[in-house]
Amino acid sequence: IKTNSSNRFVLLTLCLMALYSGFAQSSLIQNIDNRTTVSLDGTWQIIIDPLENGYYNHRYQPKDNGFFMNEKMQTPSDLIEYNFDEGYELQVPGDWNTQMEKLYYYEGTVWYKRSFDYDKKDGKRVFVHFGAVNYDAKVYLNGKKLGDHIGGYTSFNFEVTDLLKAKDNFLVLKVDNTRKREAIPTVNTDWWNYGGITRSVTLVETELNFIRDYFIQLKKGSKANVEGWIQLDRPLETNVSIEIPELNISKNYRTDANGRALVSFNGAFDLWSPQNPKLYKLELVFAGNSLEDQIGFRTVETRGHKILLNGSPLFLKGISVHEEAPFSAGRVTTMEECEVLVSWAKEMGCNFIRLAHYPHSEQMVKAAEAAGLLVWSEIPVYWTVPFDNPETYANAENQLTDMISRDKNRTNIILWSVANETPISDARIAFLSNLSKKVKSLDNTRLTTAALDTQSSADGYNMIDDPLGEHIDVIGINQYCGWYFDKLSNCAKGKWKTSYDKPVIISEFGGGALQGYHGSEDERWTEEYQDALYKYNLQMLDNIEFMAGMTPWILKDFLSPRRNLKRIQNDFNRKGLISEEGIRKKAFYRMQDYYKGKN
Ligand code: GCB
Repeated sequence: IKTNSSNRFVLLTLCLMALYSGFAQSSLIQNIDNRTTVSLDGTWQIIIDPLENGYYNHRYQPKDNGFFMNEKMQTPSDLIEYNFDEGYELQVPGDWNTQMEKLYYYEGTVWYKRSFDYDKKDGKRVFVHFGAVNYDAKVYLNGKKLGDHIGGYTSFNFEVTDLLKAKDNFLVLKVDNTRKREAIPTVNTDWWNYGGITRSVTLVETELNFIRDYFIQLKKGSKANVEGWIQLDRPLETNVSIEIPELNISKNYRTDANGRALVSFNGAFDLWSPQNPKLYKLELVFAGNSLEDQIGFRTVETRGHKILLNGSPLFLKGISVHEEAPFSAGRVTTMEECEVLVSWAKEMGCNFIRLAHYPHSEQMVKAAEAAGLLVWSEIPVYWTVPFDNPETYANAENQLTDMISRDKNRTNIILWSVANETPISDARIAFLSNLSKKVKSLDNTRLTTAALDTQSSADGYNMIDDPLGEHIDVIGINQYCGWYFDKLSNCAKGKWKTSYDKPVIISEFGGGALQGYHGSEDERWTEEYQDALYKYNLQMLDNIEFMAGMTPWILKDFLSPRRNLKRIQNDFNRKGLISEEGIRKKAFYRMQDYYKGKN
C-alpha cells in the first residue's frame, strides 16, 4: 500500500492504540462500589528504587527474578539484596510524597507489595481493580506479570482468577512517576507530581459471566427516552433486564452474540438538576444476579451562547478544584474529604465544579452528583504536549476513553474537556479535534470543551478566535487580568468578542494571596489584592453577554513545585480562595456574594 505521511500517522496511531489498550488488562468493570469486593487498601510494604535495580540487571536488561518475585533468603549464606517485609511502609490509597519526608520531591520508581489470603470460591472469577496509580504501573501477582498501565488518573483491572491461592498471595507493583516529554501530562505542569497508588485497590468477585458495563442515559434531546446498552463480559445470547422500582419500570432485552443488548425505554422522570439532584435506584439483572446503581436523568445542550439544562438556560456558577485533600496537601483519599471539598463549593453558592486537570476519583464525582454539582471533567492534555507524536496521541485517547468509560453514567457530568491552554498549531488542531470526535463516538449525550489561553486582541477587544473553537461545543477561556497581565484597575474595562456562536465559560481567572496576609489593594499576595482582582474581573465578566458560566482558579491552595517564593508560597500555588488549612480568604466571600446575586 502506498501511504502518505498522514496515513502513516493514522496507521501508527492505530497500532499504538492497540498497544495501549491491549495489554493483559481486562476491559474496565463498571460500578465497583456495588459489586462483591474485598479491599486491599491499608498498609503496603515498599522499596524505593531510584535506579530500577529491582527491574534491570547491571547490563540494563529486565531481570527474570526482579523484586516482583518477593524472594526471601532461605539460608544465611543466600544473597538477596532486598526484603519487602523489613523495609518501609506506605498507606494505600495515598501519594508517597506527603507520607514520607524523604519522598517529598521524589520522582522515580517505588515498588509496592501487599500479601493477602483469599477464600477462593468455585464458579467465581476474581479481578484486581486499581482506582489510579501514578504514572506507569507494572503489576504482578505471585510473581506473574498481570500487565502494565500508563496514566495516573484512570481506573484499570486485571483478571486474577487462575493465579489466586488460598494463602500468602503477593501483589507487587512497580510504580514510576518519572515525568516524560512525550507523556500525558508532559514534563511541564503547575501541580505536584504525586506518585504512588493514589486510589483504592480492590478485589472484585464476579460470576463466570456478568454484566461488565452499561450506558444508561437519556437519549440526546429527549427528556423521557433512555437509550443505551448493557455489555456482558463474555459473548452470550441471553436475557437481561433493567428495573427502576420507583417508576415501576421493568424491561427485558436480549443480548446479541457479542453479549451486548441495546436498551431503549421511556419514563416519566423527575429530572436531575442542581436544585433537585434526584437519583433513582436502578437494577440491572442477568442470570438472577442484580447489580444496583443510582442514576439520574437530565438533558444538556447548547443554543447559541447558552447552555441549557433540562431545556432551560442555566448560568454555571462554578469553581475549579484540584484533587487535593481539604486540610493539608496530598491526594484526596476518602469520600469524606471529597464531601468537604464539595461542601465548600456549595457554601460558595456553586452549581458547577471544574475537576482540573485530570480525571478525579469516582468518589469525587459521586459526592458532587449527590450534592447537585454539575461537573467539567478533563484529561491532562496540558500546555506543551508534543502534538505530532502518534504515541502521545494514543496515550491521550486512551486516557480519554478510560475517563468516559468509568463516568459515563454519572448524571452530573456535562462537559468532557480535551485540553488546557495548548499553543496554537496545525498538529494541535488535528490532535484535539480527533479527541473531540472520539468523545462524540463514545458519548454523544454530553458536550465537549477545552480551556484556551490563546485569545488575540484587536481594536481594544480580546478576541476569542482560536481555530479549536470550531471543534468543541463550549469554549473555555482562561484569562489572568490583574495577575499575569495588565494592571488590576484596568480589568473592569476589559472587553471581549467571540467568533463563535457558542457558549463561553471563563474556565480560569484569579490571583494569589497568602491567607492572613493583609495590606492595600496594590500589594500583591495580600488578601486585599486578591479580593480587588476578583472585584474588577467580575465587573469585566459581567459585560460578556455570551458568557455561560465561570470556574475561577481555584477553590483551595495546592502544592506545585513551580511556586518557589518561600516567604509566601512555600511550594503552594496561592490562588486558592481557601488556604490549605481550610481557612477562607476575603475573595471567597466576594464570590459567595456574587453567586448569591446571580441567577
Ligand atoms: C493556568 C493553568 C493552571 C495554573 C494557573 C496558575 O492557566 O491552567 O493549571 O495553575 O494558570 O496559577 O498559573
